[in-house]
Amino acid sequence: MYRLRSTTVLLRSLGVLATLVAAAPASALFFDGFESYSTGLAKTDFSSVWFVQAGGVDLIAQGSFGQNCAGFTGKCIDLGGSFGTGPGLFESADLGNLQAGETYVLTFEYSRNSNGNFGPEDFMTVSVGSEFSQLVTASGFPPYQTFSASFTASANDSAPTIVFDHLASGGLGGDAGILLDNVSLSGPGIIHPMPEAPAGAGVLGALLLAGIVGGWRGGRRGVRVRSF
Ligand SMILES: [Ca+2]
Repeated sequence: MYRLRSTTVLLRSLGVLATLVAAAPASALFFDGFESYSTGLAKTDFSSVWFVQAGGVDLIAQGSFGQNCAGFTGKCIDLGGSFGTGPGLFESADLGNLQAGETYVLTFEYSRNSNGNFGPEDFMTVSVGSEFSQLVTASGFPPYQTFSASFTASANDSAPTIVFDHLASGGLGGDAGILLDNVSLSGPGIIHPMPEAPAGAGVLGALLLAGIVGGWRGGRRGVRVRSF
């Protein structure tokens, strides 16, 4: 009898978990808070998850150079350039696939390096593959703001990347600009294991992530295996 009750409780628990998973919002396909990399100026090694395609970027720690990262902790990116490199063109690795007709959500947190002083504003464009592009302006020296935009893929994009293209400020450029942290792309499907588990994802997120990584490693679910 005890075993039967235990089995019943287990099945009910699994049923609740299945309901939670079914009701979960679109899962995070990609998340990076830049915590896994070592800090550095004019940094180029991001473990093949990100690539500096032009100019330079810095990976700084909370408090260094008098700057803050999101949540006043950890590490973050200064996209504005480094020691005369010019502003950075910062591109993720190939995320795998965007599916036509599906909706995706891009979020990130951004602020502005107060050591810049090259103009009242800094600008960058952010894009996801050929399906999304938007100009982002950071004025003054605000605390971190959250950027969030959704888009519906109009066509399959088999090799999308996330690109942050920092524009020269005030026509001068510089070595300090928009600060970037906690980049996330959410949507349906499974694309690639993430550099980091999303902050605050909790147990459900961990289970989803375990499923994602397990599926990727095993080549199940028809996911293409890509190497960063
Ligand atoms: Ca961070």
